[in-house]
Amino acid sequence: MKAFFQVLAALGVAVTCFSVGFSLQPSPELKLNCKDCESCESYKKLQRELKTFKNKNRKPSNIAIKATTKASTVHSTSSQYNSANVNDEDLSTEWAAYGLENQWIKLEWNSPYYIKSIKLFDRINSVDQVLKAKISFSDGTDISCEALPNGGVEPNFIKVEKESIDSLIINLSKVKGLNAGLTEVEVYGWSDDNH
Ligand SMILES: [Ca+2]
Repeated sequence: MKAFFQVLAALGVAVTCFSVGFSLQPSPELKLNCKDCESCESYKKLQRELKTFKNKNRKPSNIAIKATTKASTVHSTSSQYNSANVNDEDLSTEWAAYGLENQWIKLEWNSPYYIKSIKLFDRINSVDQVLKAKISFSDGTDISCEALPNGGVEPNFIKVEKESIDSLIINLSKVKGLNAGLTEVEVYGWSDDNH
């Protein structure tokens, strides 16, 4: 049965759930045609399977560029080091904090996203370096990552599978130097429409 619905989804054919069975409609949308559907376990399972199948075939893009940013501190009042530099797709601009451990930067979106991976680039100089960081997601979970390659040329790549995320906070829990920060944050995923 699972394979059958996967084939239907691949063909862009919608499945409509009736209390007495299933029928097909020439629409890419999944539609509810009976008032019992929302509490029907079979239908919920079908929705989950369709979503999993669609997610397997989606190509993630850098959604960090759609986020607004906020930082705990900034190295100076000039825009040279402000938080917006971490998602401008420019490896020559950077956020630098003012202080030691536990400075943080937050990325926030207007709508939820499915997240597959994150890349963190250290600051450009070799004096300041992030030695350990913790990423906290809006669903209450978090993940730790080890030292970023010094100098910001290569990123630390973090693989995740997170649904319905509308913000994340990167806390620099262990650093070297007085003004650690990040050159760039790349977050790969897609809009999580729950279909
Ligand atoms: Ca940048």
